[in-house]
Amino acid sequence: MSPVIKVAAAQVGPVHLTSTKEEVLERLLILFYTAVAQGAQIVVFPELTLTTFFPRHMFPNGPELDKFFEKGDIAESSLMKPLFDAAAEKKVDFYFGYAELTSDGKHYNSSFYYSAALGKIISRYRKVHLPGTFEPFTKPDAINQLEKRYFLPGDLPFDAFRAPGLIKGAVKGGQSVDGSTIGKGDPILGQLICNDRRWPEPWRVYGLQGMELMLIGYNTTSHSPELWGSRKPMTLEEEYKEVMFHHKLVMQANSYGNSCFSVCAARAGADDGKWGMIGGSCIIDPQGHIIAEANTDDDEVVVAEIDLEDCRQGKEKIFDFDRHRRTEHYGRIVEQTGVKEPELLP
Ligand code: CDT
Repeated sequence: MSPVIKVAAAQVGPVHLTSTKEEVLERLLILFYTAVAQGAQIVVFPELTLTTFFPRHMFPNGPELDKFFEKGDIAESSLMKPLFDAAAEKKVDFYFGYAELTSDGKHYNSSFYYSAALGKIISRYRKVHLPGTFEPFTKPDAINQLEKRYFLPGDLPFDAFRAPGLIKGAVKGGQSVDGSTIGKGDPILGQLICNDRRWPEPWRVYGLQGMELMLIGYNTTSHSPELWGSRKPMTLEEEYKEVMFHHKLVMQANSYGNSCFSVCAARAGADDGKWGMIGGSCIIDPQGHIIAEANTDDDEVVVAEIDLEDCRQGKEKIFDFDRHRRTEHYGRIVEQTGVKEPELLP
């Protein structure tokens, strides 16, 4: 068995307030078929793939806001049918981020993983870490990120899952094998959405399930002093570089610390010609190296072949959790949310 698979990030460039979901879907199909032509077996699409990044705008609750959401089960969506059909026909899996409005009226920033081998969605996720504010900033030209207003925090666990049909000869449950089955089964995947990637906790929860490949979609604004914090004055170009630096830093560090590959796909570029968002879609290996990355802030496919055997080095040596973790010292991670500093000195 050779656990080698080809993965792709389908970066999506500007999507405007006036763009229709049908127009976006046509672009997604082009990206999908481009990835397929390069042999991709998994295609990762961005966060909130179908629309402009609407949380930067203030909308009243109701139809004006809900038009950005997919209502009910996205597996039944007529809009999405061409993409599900393409995936089924080409036998290619995909990760997809979208705004979810449940049939009982709850709003989430969600993603799913579609398995072509099983012909259905096999894993669903709802973004846990919602950045930004509930109320818009009072400064008129501030750039908002109203995710706390528009979405509930995700209520689904960080459950890793195995995706079938990607690796020939993967060991199945109940099959008798000589020695350990670790690293010999179908690939173990995890999914996160955008801001989640900056927090080591979800990566580690997935890492503790042996996750070998993390999939992430994102929309990351390159200019928002109110949200990123007051820093030394920077040009727009310097800000872009800094935001890109932190994006790659967390992707590389968390892939290394959990000995996994990761694929992340951006909604990039200037929506409506003015709201800049970074590109930087990339594929990272378990030693933290970027092995493929986007060169533009536009529609672009990034592809790489990955050998999941490369996860074994970290998982069995420096990050062998079983031998080296010291959970007796990690209590604060789950017992405490905010910072509690030591008492002041007398
Ligand atoms: N979409 C999303 O989560 N974006 C955030 C921006 C943080 S606030 C500027 C991110 O972490 O990339």
